[in-house]
Amino acid sequence: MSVGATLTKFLLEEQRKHPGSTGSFTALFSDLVVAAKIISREVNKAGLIDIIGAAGGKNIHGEEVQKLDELANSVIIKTMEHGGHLSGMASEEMESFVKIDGRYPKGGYLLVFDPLDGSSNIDVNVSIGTIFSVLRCQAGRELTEADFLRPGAQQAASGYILYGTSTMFVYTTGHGVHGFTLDPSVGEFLLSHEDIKIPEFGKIYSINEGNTKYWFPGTSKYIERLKSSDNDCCARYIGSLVSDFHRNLLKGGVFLYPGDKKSKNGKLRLLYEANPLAFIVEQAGGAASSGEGRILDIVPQGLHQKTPLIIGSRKNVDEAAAVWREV
Ligand code: AHM
Ligand code: MG
Repeated sequence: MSVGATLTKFLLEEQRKHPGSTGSFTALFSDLVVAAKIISREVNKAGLIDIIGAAGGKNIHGEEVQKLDELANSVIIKTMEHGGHLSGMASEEMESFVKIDGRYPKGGYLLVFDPLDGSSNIDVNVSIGTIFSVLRCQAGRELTEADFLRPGAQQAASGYILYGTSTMFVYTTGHGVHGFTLDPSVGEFLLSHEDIKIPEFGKIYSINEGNTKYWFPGTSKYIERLKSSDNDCCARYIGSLVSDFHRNLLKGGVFLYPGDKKSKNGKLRLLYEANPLAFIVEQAGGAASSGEGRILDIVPQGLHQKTPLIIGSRKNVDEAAAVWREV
């Protein structure tokens, strides 16, 4: 499809390729796009603290101001709950999952999301993002936590919205990865990156080197090896997973958040962060590993389970995982 097509048009074309499709999935995505536009607007206003008021305080109209991550969480829930496409949602911001209550019809999908990832960057005008994952479920049956605890390989779709120099919506439904850029003048996401492929190998590595003293020997050995190799590797770490991931997806490289002596499973969450991005990276020709195996094969034990993560270009990920195993 030609560059510049709207996300809605692109989704409809994709739907027509699957004749049995009910359109429910396309409608679910349309709701998600609305949530993305609202959050993008709010993120862009975040610098206007003096005018709109700081989180926890009141704005010039005397209204309570919500923290941006809580605001993003409620925007997604409110935008998605009434469409009739979902039976439930789970969010990094909430301890337990929510069921679609009796006011709205239930549907055959579950939405799992991190409403605003990169929380330490929210207040300092650095790119942040929303990450989402869509799972199928049996509509009409009582929803339990177990319905969410399925390996990432079973995701129906996943993606992220990056609030950067421009706002981008990147997703996969298992048929390649496509990226759309929000044109604020028309209020639409327009196709800008069709069928994204990550380079097989990249020079960029992204890891929080401030944690060096806590690393296990495998991580130290891998990073030392990178620095002393002839590849002229290049360190880039924003501290917002979506932003670091997106850059490496386009340019090639590897992002690592290892388990360490402080936290044996690292920091990142399997359901909200690792699985959705692992689905994207595999569809783009890359890889995602916990060091012990493929991220998408992990059977989750809990909604907020953490996992070590190596994600990016296939050759880089394979090498890092091999070094972790050697030590
Ligand atoms: P968050 O969900 O609280 O925002 O934490 C996740 C973020 C990721 O975006 C990022 O990759 C990571 O935390 C950075 O962590 P650190 O500051 O330990 O390097
Ligand atoms: Mg997060």
